Amino acid sequence: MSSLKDKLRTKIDPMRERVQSLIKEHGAKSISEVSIKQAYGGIRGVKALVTETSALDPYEGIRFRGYNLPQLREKLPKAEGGGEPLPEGIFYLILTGDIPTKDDVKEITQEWQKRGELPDYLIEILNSIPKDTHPMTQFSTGILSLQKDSVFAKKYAKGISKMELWDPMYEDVMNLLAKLPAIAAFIYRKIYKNDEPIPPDNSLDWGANFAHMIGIDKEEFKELMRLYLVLHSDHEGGNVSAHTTHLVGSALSDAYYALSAGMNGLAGPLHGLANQEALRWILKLMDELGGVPTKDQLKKYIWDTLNAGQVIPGFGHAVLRQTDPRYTAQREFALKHLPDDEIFQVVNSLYEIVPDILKEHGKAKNPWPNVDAHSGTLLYHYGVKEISFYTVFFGVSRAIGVLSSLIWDRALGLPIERPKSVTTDWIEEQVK
Ligand code: CMX
Repeated sequence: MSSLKDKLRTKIDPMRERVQSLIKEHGAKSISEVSIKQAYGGIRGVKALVTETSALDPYEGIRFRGYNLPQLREKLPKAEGGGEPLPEGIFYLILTGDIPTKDDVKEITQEWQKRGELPDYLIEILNSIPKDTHPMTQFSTGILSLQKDSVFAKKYAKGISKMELWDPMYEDVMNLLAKLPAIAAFIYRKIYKNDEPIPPDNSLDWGANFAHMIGIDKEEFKELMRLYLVLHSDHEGGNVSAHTTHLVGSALSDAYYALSAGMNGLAGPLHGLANQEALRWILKLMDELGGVPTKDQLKKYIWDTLNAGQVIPGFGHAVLRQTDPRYTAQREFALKHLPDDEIFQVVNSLYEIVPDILKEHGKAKNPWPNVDAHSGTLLYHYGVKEISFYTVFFGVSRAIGVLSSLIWDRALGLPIERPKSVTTDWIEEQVK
């Protein structure tokens, strides 16, 4: 039995009691109302989901179990000689609510190394997918293909108490997280590097090993991977990838079904695909304007994009009303490691120019940059120039948060999710 699982077990009963007493004593109290505008408007702002792992404040940004990003970058264990937090640490924190020790994190690294090998049948499936299929489709297919090995599905089929379901879910989650970097790297090497996969190096932590299997062993890129995998891991429960994973899991579909579905949501251009779109847009403008543009050239380009009815990718957010702290963390990384990079210079200028233009344009409620405005620049700098692959990096990281929530969903015995829908006829009747 792992000490992580033991620790989790000790957290579950007190949490169940808290939730049960809230429902018993205050279950009828209202925490949100829904206007007609919200019902037609993407349910924005309606508080109807409970997610323990992280909470998003419009002005302060994300807090993971109460800790903001600067605190986490300071408090979470780092690799030997490294300056960025290890993703294993954010997994431990998100799952248990406690900051891990170095030993806690080491145990997770070792556990994921043990479980990380890809089965032959998965390799065959991945190899049979046409190379020009979008990497996110291949990633989602890879995840779903592993479903036949779900411990959760097997235990469920045999018969298991509802209150014990979190245990096989934990096993599926650990198996999946262990394999995701290898699946992603396999797809990357298959599509872009002549079908030449790189075997894992089990002397490395999860993020560094991912960088290694991608084919970039530079220490700075390993640091970037660790930071990247922490930053994208969780963004409370209402975003499309988190909400989808939770919803599918609520039908007691296992982690493979649920995560694959969540990844399909992440693949949308208004969500995770925005990271590829943001860099694609920047490279296109640099190509058309002949390198690093002047501010006047940029202003015109931004207006041309808006006037063509398109969004400025990487700007705006459904909840945030400030610069995304995940953007700021990546900006700090760029200022430290690649201040002279030409694309970073453009990203810098966009940061100065776009918000004022979006304010003048008058539509976006949040004119500030989000996480996706910056991430591509960093990946590109270190040699990952295949933009269509960027959302897969996001997916590997997002799995940490949404899968941790899935364990908690089963630990709390949450029911199948089934909100009520209404028709426009019904709404018209109400307002008469
Ligand atoms: N550029 C131009 N217009 C924008 C805009 C942007 N970056 N952001 C919002 N708008 C527009 C919307 O398209 C909408 O226009 P319509 O009224 O014509 O439909 C209007 O402003 C109001 O939108 P909003 O309430 O501010 O934003 P939403 O909550 O509806 O959508 C988001 C949020 C992120 C989808 C939107 O800001 C956007 O499309 N941004 C660009 C894509 C992007 O960066 N996505 C990544 C988000 C992070 C993530 O989830 O991964």
